[in-house]
Amino acid sequence: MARVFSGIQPSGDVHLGNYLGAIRRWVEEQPPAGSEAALRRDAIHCVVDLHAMTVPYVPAEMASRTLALATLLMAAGLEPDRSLLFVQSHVRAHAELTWILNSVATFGELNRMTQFKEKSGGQESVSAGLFDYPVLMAADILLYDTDEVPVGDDQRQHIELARDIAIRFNHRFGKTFVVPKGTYAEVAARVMDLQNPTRKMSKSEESPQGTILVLDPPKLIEKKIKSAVTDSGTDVRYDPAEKPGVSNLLEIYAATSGTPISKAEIEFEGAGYGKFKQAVADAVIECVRPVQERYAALEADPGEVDRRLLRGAEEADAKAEEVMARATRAAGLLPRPR
Ligand code: ATP
Ligand code: LTN
Repeated sequence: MARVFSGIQPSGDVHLGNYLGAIRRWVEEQPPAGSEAALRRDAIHCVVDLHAMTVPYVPAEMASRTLALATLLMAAGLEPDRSLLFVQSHVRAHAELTWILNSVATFGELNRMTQFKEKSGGQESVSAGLFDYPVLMAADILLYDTDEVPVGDDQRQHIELARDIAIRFNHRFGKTFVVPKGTYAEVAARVMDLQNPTRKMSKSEESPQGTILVLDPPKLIEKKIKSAVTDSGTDVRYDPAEKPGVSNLLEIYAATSGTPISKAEIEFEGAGYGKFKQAVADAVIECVRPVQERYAALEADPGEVDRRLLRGAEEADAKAEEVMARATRAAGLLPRPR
């Protein structure tokens, strides 16, 4: 099996885009318990709190958000004997390798990142960390000899950059890093905002009505889907350019019900938007129900999450130290005398 690594920011509440585009795939792709791959810890998942610091945030909320996100990932089905789960800031090597890679990444390539342009646009003060965000992400990935990075479509450019950095480092200093590749969902790789279906559903944009949270109560999910923006027509047809709202709901329906989009179009032919939206709401509610139930159980036993994160940090630390030693040696730094 390929070594898989992925990360998610504790920057807000987990929404349906995060779940369908990323988390659910992480869960599905875990190796079976007891297998060689599981023992090697070939599935690694990280709550990337250092990334979440690159934009303004409330310090008093960071720790609880981090813990809540780890709890949600466990509730979604990342199991202790099948994957490694840890918090980025618990493993020092992430920040250290970032510094080394900062001398390999160029200003020009970071300046071309569209996420930086989007997140920095219109801000009064933009942190250097936000600019450097993709290098920290490259460090996350390269520290674990990662082969594959399952992410949503919005991360393509960052993954390409991580590849370029690995290739350049290897070329300049000798073979050190595995060159990773991104893997993307087939449906729902980019879930759009329900109120503004030309913009991706996002944790940090203020759009409560347009964002379905995985932990939203069923009634609220139903309400949000029923008030989703569609168009003045009546046909349920997949056409992202002409009908972005309906197409987004079709993607969500397909991903949560398991019905292919083409079949769904037939299923809802002549049904009208009201009936269609009800079916989408029902499918979403069923899809998140088990996660909500397990979340409630884990919340009642925070010790379990703590133990998992402690073990995760120790295991990740050991792996990262090996790669770090390789990287500092290759880059020519003096090894610390022992
Ligand atoms: P932010 O809005 O703060 O940038 P985010 O909602 O994009 O946050 P991240 O923590 O950056 O969430 O991403 C976690 C994972 O979810 C990533 O793999 C990302 O590609 C994926 N993802 C995020 N938004 C969507 C979306 N709308 N559709 C599909 N996948 C998504
Ligand atoms: N930038 C990513 C989150 C992230 C990540 C990673 C994803 C940080 N480090 C390493 C995969 C691998 C995002 O999803 N917005």
